[in-house]
Amino acid sequence: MRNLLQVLKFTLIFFFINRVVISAPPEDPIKCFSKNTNCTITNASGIFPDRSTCKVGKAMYPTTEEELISIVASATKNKIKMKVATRFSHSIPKLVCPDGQKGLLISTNNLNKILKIDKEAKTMVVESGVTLREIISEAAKVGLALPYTPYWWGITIGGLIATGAHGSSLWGKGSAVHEYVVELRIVSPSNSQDGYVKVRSLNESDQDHLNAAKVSLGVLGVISQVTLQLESMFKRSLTYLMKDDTDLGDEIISFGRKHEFGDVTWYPSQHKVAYRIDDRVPINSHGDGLYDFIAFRPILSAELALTRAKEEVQEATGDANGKCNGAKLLTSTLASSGYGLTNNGLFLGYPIIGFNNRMQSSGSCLDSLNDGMITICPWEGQFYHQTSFSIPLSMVKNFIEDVQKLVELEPYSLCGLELNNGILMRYVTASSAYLGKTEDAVDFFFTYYRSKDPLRPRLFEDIVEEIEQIGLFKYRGLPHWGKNRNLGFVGAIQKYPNAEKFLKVKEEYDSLGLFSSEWTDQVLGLKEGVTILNDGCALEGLCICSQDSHCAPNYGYFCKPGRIYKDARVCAPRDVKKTEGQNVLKDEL
Ligand SMILES: Cc1cc2nc3c(=O)[nH]c(=O)nc-3n(C[C@H](O)[C@H](O)[C@H](O)COP(=O)(O)OP(=O)(O)OC[C@H]3O[C@@H](n4cnc5c(N)ncnc54)[C@H](O)[C@@H]3O)c2cc1C
Ligand SMILES: *[C@@H]1O[C@H](CO)[C@@H](O)[C@H](O)[C@H]1NC(C)=O
Ligand SMILES: *[C@@H]1O[C@H](CO)[C@@H](O)[C@H](O)[C@H]1NC(C)=O
Ligand SMILES: CC(=O)N[C@H]1CO[C@H](CO)[C@@H](O)[C@@H]1O
Repeated sequence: MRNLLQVLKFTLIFFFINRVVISAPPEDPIKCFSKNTNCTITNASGIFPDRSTCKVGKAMYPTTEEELISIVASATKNKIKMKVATRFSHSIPKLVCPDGQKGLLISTNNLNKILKIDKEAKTMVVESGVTLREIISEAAKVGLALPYTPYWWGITIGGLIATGAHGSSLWGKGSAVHEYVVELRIVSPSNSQDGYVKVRSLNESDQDHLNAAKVSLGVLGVISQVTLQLESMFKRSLTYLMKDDTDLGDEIISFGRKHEFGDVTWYPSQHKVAYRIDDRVPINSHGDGLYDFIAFRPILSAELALTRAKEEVQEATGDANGKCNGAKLLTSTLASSGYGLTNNGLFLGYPIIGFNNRMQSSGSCLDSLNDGMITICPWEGQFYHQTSFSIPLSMVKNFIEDVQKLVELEPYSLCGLELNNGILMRYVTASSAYLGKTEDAVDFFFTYYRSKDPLRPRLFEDIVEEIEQIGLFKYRGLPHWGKNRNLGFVGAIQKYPNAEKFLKVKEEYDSLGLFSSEWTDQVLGLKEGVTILNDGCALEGLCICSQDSHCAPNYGYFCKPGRIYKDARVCAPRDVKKTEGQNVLKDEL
C-alpha cells in the first residue's frame, strides 16, 4: 500500500511538472566540433553495442531533393563514404556509422515535409525525415489512417522502413510499415556519365528493386521520398486481460489470428501474461480513447537516477528477490493504471474505444526531451541491452516452453526482464521485402540491465543468454535490424533466402559500396567479424563465449553449455545449483 501511494505521489508530481516544462525539440544526435565538420554521432541511447565512438568528417543537412542529389554526387565523385542519419538515431546497432573518420553523414532532419495527400487514392507522399508521429496526425486530419505502426512515434519513415520496424498484426499484409510503401524515391551513387548520381523512382511495377529498397539497412542510397498506402480512419476497442501463463504456448497463435491488433506481454517469473485484446470496431462506436503509453511519457530525471541506482545495488548485492518484488509492484501498478489508456482523460476500466490515430503509437516524452534537468524519456540515462528476434509461428510454442523450463529451473531469473516491461510479443507476417520477415512469426522483445563496467556480469546472465541463443539459433529467429547486440547477427543473413537478390541490387545501386561500412558488410555476410573476441565479450553480447575469459572468471562466471539447450555457450556462475551470489529468498515470490 505504501508503495502504491509512493507511485501515486510521483505520478502527481510528474503531471504537475509536465505542465510547466517548456517543449524543446530533441537534440541532434550529431555533434560537430566546428561548423558541420569533425563530428560524432551516437545512437539515442548514447552508446553502440561495442561502446565505440563514431567519428565522421562532415555532416550535411539537405532541405530539398535537389540539394540531396548534389551532395550524393559530390561525395561519390570524391569517393567519400556516406551514411544517412536521422534526427533520432534510435537504432541500436552501428548502422549509421560510415567507415573511417572522413565519412559524411547526410541528415534527413530537414527533409521533413509532407508533400502530398491524395484523399481519393488514400495515399500520402512524404519526405524521408518525416516522423511517424506527423504521418499519423496529418493523415488523421483528412480522415485517413496508417493501420499498423511501431508503438513509439519518435522515429522517421526513412529509418523505420530501413530496419523493418513493425507493430503487431497477422491480418492482411501484417504489421510492418514497409508493407504499405507503394512507391519510393532513392538517390544513389553512379558513374561519371550520370553525373555521379542516379535518382530512381520505384513502384510496384518494379518489384525486384522495390523489394530490396523497402528494408535496405541504408546501404542502397538515400531514400528521399516515400509514398504510403493509407486507409479510411477507423476505431479500435482495446482491453487488457491478465492471465496465468500455463497455456501461453497453446494460446499464442490463435490469439494472434483472432485479434487484429493483438499483442502479448509476458511476465515469466510471475507466471502472468497480459493479453492485449485489440480489434477494429464500427466508427460510430462510443468512446474517445487515448493510449499515452506510460513507458513513453516524460519522467523526472531524478526519479530515473534513483531507479538505476536501485538496480545497481540489486546487481551488486545479488538481490534477485528485490528485483522480483520490484517487478511485481511495477506490473501491478501498470495494470491498475491501464498502461496509460484513458477515455475522456480518465481510466475507469475496459474496453477503451478510440480512433486509431490516438491508440496506435505514442511518445509524449518527446515534447520534453533534453530540456536539461527536469524530465526525459524513461530510457535515457538508463543503460540496457536489447534483444529482439522473430520466431516462425510453427516454432513459437517450443520456444515458449523452453523459456518456461528455464524459469522452472531458476524461478527468479527473469525478474530483471519484468522490471523492463516484460517480454513483449508481437505478430509480424511474411514479407516480399528481401530483408523482411521470411515467415509469419512472433517477435520477442527483451530489455535488460547493462553494467557500466563491461567486465561485470549480470544477475542470471546465463539464463537470459541461453534464451537469446535458443531464439536465435535453435529456432533460427530473425533479428530486428534496428535492435540487438552483435551476436544477434551471427549467421543472420543465411536465414534470408532472398539475400542474394538484395546483394545484387546493392551492387547495381552502389558498386563502390560508398553507403556500406565494415559493420553492414559483416551483417550482410560480405565480411567476417560480426562478433568481437576479447575479455568479457560475451557479457556485452559482442561474442558467444568459447573460453572463460570471454565471461568474468574474476566474478566467478565461466563459459558453460546451456541448461536445456546444450549447444548454447553462456556465462554462468561456477556452481549453478547454488547460484552463487544470487541471494534468493524462496518464500517471497
Ligand atoms: C522507444 C523505442 C520504441 C521502439 N518501438 C519499436 C516498435 O514498436 N517496433 C519496431 O519495430 N521498432 C521499434 N523501435 C526500433 C525503431 O523502429 C528502429 O530503431 C528505427 O529504425 C529507428 O528509426 P530512426 O528514424 O531513429 O532511424 P535511425 O536509427 O536513425 O536509422 C536506421 C537506419 O536507417 C538508415 N536510414 C535512415 N533514414 C534513411 C533514408 N532516408 N534513406 C536511407 N537510409 C536511411 C540509417 O542510415 C540507419 O542505417 C523502437 C525504438 C525505440 C527507441
Ligand atoms: C578536424 O580533424 C582533422 C583531422 O583529425 C584535423 O586536422 C583538423 O584540425 C580538425 N579541424 C577542426 C576545426 O577541429
Ligand atoms: C511506375 O513507375 C514507372 C517507371 O517510373 C512508370 O512508368 C509508371 O507509370 C509507374 N506506375 C505507377 C502505377 O505509378
Ligand atoms: C539524441 C540523444 O538522445 N542523444 C544522446 C546521445 O548520447 C549522449 C551520451 O553519450 C546523450 O547525452 C545524448 O542525449
